[in-house]
Parts: sequence; C-alpha cells; structure tokens
Amino acid sequence: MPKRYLVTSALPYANGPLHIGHLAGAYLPADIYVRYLRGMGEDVVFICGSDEHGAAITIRAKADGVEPQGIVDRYDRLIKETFEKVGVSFDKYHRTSSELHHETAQEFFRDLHDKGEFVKQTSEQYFDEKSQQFLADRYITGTCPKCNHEEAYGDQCENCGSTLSPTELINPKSKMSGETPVLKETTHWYLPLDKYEEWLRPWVVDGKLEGKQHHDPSEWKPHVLGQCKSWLDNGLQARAMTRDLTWGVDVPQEIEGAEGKKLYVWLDAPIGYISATKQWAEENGKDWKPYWQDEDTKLLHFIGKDNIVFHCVIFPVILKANGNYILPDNVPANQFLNLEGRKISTSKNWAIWVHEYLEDFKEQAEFIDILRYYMIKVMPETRDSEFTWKGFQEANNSELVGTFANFINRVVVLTNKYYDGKIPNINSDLVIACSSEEGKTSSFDAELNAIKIHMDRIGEFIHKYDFRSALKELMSLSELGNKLLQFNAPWSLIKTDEETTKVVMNIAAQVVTALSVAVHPFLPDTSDRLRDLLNLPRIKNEDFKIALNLLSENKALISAAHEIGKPIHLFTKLSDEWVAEQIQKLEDSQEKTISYPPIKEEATFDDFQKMDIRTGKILRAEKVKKAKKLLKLTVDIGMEERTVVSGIAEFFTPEEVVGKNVVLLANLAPRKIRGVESQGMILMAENDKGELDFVSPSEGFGEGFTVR
Ligand code: B3M
Ligand code: ZN
Repeated sequence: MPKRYLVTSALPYANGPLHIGHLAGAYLPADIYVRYLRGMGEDVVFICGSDEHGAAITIRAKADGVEPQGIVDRYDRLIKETFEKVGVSFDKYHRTSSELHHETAQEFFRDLHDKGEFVKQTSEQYFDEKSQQFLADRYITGTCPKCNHEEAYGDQCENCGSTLSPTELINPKSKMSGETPVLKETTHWYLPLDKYEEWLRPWVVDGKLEGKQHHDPSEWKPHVLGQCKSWLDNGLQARAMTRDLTWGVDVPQEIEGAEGKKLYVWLDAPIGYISATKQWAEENGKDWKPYWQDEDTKLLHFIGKDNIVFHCVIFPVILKANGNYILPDNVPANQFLNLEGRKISTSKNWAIWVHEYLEDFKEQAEFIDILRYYMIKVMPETRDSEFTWKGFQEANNSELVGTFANFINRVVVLTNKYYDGKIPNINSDLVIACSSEEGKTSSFDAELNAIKIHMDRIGEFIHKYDFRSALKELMSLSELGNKLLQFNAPWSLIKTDEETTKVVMNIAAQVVTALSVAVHPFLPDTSDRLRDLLNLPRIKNEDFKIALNLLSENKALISAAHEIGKPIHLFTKLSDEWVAEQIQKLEDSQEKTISYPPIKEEATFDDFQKMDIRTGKILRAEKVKKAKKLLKLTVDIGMEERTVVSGIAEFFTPEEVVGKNVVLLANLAPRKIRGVESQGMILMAENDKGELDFVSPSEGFGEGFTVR
C-alpha cells in the first residue's frame, strides 16, 4: 500500500478555453480518483496548472496582436474558473509563468547540464529573416512529402499522421511572416534518449526498475503500453531540450551559449507538476519532497493520448537522470472524445466549450452533474468515444431521473408520508423480501452487506481507472434500492404489517444515505444536495471509509428518529426540443468563429489627451439624399447643438435614433460630406460582421459631459 499519492492532470495550454474533450480526457477521471482517495482517508495531493509556454501561445499572441503574457493571463483565469465551477478539485492549480516554476525548471536544466547529460549539437534550422527568428517546428507549414497535404506542420502532418522534420516540408512557409524561411546554423542542448534505453525498456515493458518490481505493467492501459513499446522499437533518438524563442524559461544564463535560448516547452511543462507541488506545500505548511522523492509515494499522471510519450519516456528520463525523483506508477491516458460524429476541432469550432455550457445552464444547478455524469458514462478510457446530445438526454432521463432520482424521491416521499419525515425505529430481526431477487428473503443486516458490496466494487473499479464501470456500480446501488421497494411494496405492506414496512423503509433510507456518500466522487454537487435533503453534513475526507466501516459492523448510516427534509427534484427530464436546440446551437457556432482585429500600434497618453470626447443626445435625424449609408443627425452636447453626418443608415432608421444617448468626438476637424458640414463624429462599436451599435452612456449622462 502506498503511503501517499501524488496525482497530476495534464497542464492545459493557456491559449484557449477548455472543451468537453479536455474534461473527459485528463481532468474528470483524475478528479474522481482523487475524491475517492480523500473519501478513503488517503494522503493525496492533486496538482495541475496552466502551461503558459510553447509555440501555440506565441502564435496566438502574434495573431491577436498582443503580448503572450496577455494571452496566458486571460486563459489562465478562464480555465481555472471553469475547473472550479465544474468541480475539479485540484489542491493546487499553478502557472508555469510563475517565478517559482522558472527557478525550478532552471534548476533541473542546470543539474542535468552539470552532470553532463546533455549533448551540445549544431545543426541547420529554419530562420525567418523578416521576423528575425528561428522557427520552432510548429511555426513552419508546408506541403507534406508523404501525402501532398498543403498545410502540414514542421513536426507532423495532420492529414496522414506522419511525423516530419521541418526540412522535409516542400515549400516551407513561416507562420510568423508568411515568408519562405532560410536555413541557418544554431546550437542546442540535446538529451540523448537512446542512452537511457537500458533501464527504460524494462521499466516500461516489465515494470522493473534496477531489478526490483516498480509497478505492475498489467495495470497500464494496453494503448499506453502499445505506444511506449512502439517508440522503443523504433529506436529512441536525441531530442533538443532548448529552442531559439523569445517566450519561455531562459536557459540558465551562466551556461555558455545560453543567450536567446529557452527551455523546450516539453522539458519545462512536466516540471510544472513539481513547482506546483512546491507552491502547494508552501501555502499549506507541508514538505513537498516526500511526494516526489519517497519510494512510498504513488505518482500518477492523468493525460490525453497525445501526451503519452512525454509522460512515459521523456519526463521519466529527466526525473531519473536527476536521480532524486521517483517515477510514475501509472499513466492512465485516455483516448479521444468525438462530438456528434466528428472529431472535436478547436480551429473549426466543433466543440462544446465548458465555460459556455456552464453559462448557458447556470440557473439550473443539476446541469454541472448531468455533464459530469454523461462524460463519465462515455469516457474514452480504452478507445475513442462519442458525445451526442441525444445520448446526453437519454443518460439524464433514464438513469439520473428514472433510476437515481426516482428511487430517492420515493423514499423521501414515503418517509414523510408514513413517519413525518423521521427514519423509523425498527426490529432488525424481521424478515423482508430480498432486493436482489424476487421471491428470496432477506434482513436488515443482509441488505447492509449488499450495499457495502456495491461500495467496495466502486472502489475496486476506481483503482483500476475503470471509471465507467465504477459509475455503473453506483447506478446498480440505486437499482438495489428500486428493487427493494418493488419487491416489498411498502405502499401495500403498510396496510397489513406496519413493523416490517418500517424495516423496509429504514433500509431504503440507508441506501439513499449510502448513495449520498458513493456519488460524491462522481457528482459532488448532487452529493451536497442529497446531504442537504437528508439533513446530514456534507461529505468530508474519510466519509467513504467511515461508511464502509459502519456497514461492515451492520450499523446504520442514518439513525432512527433522524428527521429528513421534504421531497425535491434532484434531476428533471430533458425534452426532444431541448436536444434539437443544443444541436442547432452547435451547428450555428460553425459560422460564429470570431476573428478579432489586431491591436493597433501603441498610443501615448498624450495622443489620447488630444481628443475631446463628449456625451450627447440625438435631437433630430434625417436621411441624406442620394446616400444610402448616411444619416444627418443633430446632437445636443449641452453647450451647443452639432450637426453630424454618420454612416449608420444601414443599421438604424432616423426614427430609431432620435433620443439616443451617444458619445461624440467633438474636436474632430469639420468636414463636408455630401454637401453637409459634419461637426464631429459619433463613436460606434463594430462587430466582426461589420454591424454597428451605439456606445451609450446612461440616461442623465447624456448632454455634454466629458469622456476620458
Ligand atoms: N500542455 C499539451 C496539451 O495540452 C500540454 C500538456 C502538458 S502536461 C505537462 O495537450
Ligand atoms: Zn501527409
């Protein structure tokens, strides 16, 4: 048994929001695992954070005309907030742009450098003369030499899947400037991965490290092992651990030739797990070292399948080369989640963005957990899987409403009706009908044992990273409750045998209480609502274990005479129209990919000060003859009236604009437009389709106040 657990989820790139594929891949499974461990009273730390370096971020920043720091600040905040709302319970969500991370990553680099683990090599790489920089693989596109796809990347063709190197591309183009790059010499530090094969192969294939059994390789998912083996079989090669970039962690400056060099993002990002743990320890008065350096720690990386090689080969090599660190016990990577028959695609906007989903349904508390439930149900654990809104509806209607909520509701209703909401006191020797098989008899103790068996099995599946089966087991616990009611029919039994009815209803309440505990790792919010309904405190660490212990001693989870609340709707049905609406929304979003114009050149405060901007109110408006786009407006700016010719006629009629509060650039040089002198300019907001709208101060702020 491990003494403690360190669980990590892949650090999301801070260059865009999270979609459901991310959630199902690396975050939900880890969250269930960790919540379960906490419930069992284990010592566990759950780590994640934003990956704020790498080519994708610089490209995004360039495209938006902003600094990379602006991009990462925006998405770090959004991603962190999304995780919180959807209940992913990291102990620390950190950032790789933090100082602590830069220091930690540099220390690693320095250590490996001083130990002589790197090989310095000079090679020719593509250089963009226009933007004066070397181009990392992802900054170059061109025609794939294998399939002739015209938009292959420098490291990979997404059309045929081949791994490429930038010099293989036909017609290479720089993504920074669009120019054809030239080859230029540059020197980098390489990690000769092949040098480590001697221990790496037995570690991956047999789970053996230095002759000792390190982990059980049969616990690794077949597709993870398969990918690792194929990497090993294809022969490992030296991989550059530095890049010529302007954004990232600096190569420690005292190392000769460090100038202008940054750490390769795949060297720095996994070290982010360590710096995040350090930050967590500092904030909580703990020692981070045992979590990374003590053999008794079980280290687990939850990731998506595109990150397997980095977590199973490159990062372990780095940890082992350092010498002070443990290696992961397992890397339970998931495959990909597709959406309505297509691959999720950020660039094509074929995705369900988690923050948008949360915003759309923020009024209905249960929607967070319906999403969690359905994503666990279709989690791509061993093969690619599929999210459909129809499936989402079915999971909600038949399982969450039909099985889970329905059972709970019946128990709450009957307990209120028969016993004023108080759990009945019972004679536990009485015989009842068994919940598992019609016609068999059972007892209070036997039913508690049946509950425990389900809860134990939930744990066993979770330990095997089989979250889909764990969820099914949870549902069979509700099913047990439904059968208990069905076979004992308390609604008729009460007419002939009140005492036995009490036993049935008491057991039913035990099942509901067990559900409130067992559902917590999967649907934490539902657990909270259920505990509130039962008038029991919300779930804390160790509660899963405490419940198991009580059950094994034939003790009740909820005691006689305890008063529960009135019936509530935990989940409600979703209609076919609702499903159609969601699909429509997805289709519509296809056209809605917004492109933002780049930020203009910097302006000084003095530039801004030159402008005299005032609030005003439109008094009169008329069309300008023979000009489809123009309206002639009379604007009251307090001290005087101005005539302004404005190009808004395509969007507003004269009648509509009279009375509008507007913002006016008042010291713009007057200009004759179609024979009318325009004395200023109304400021309008313009969206990506070129549609205009007024920028309007509130009523009472309308006439002649300054805007600054
Ligand atoms: N940011 C890649 C990804 O999101 C990368 C993971 C880092 S884990 C250390 O797919
Ligand atoms: Zn190709």
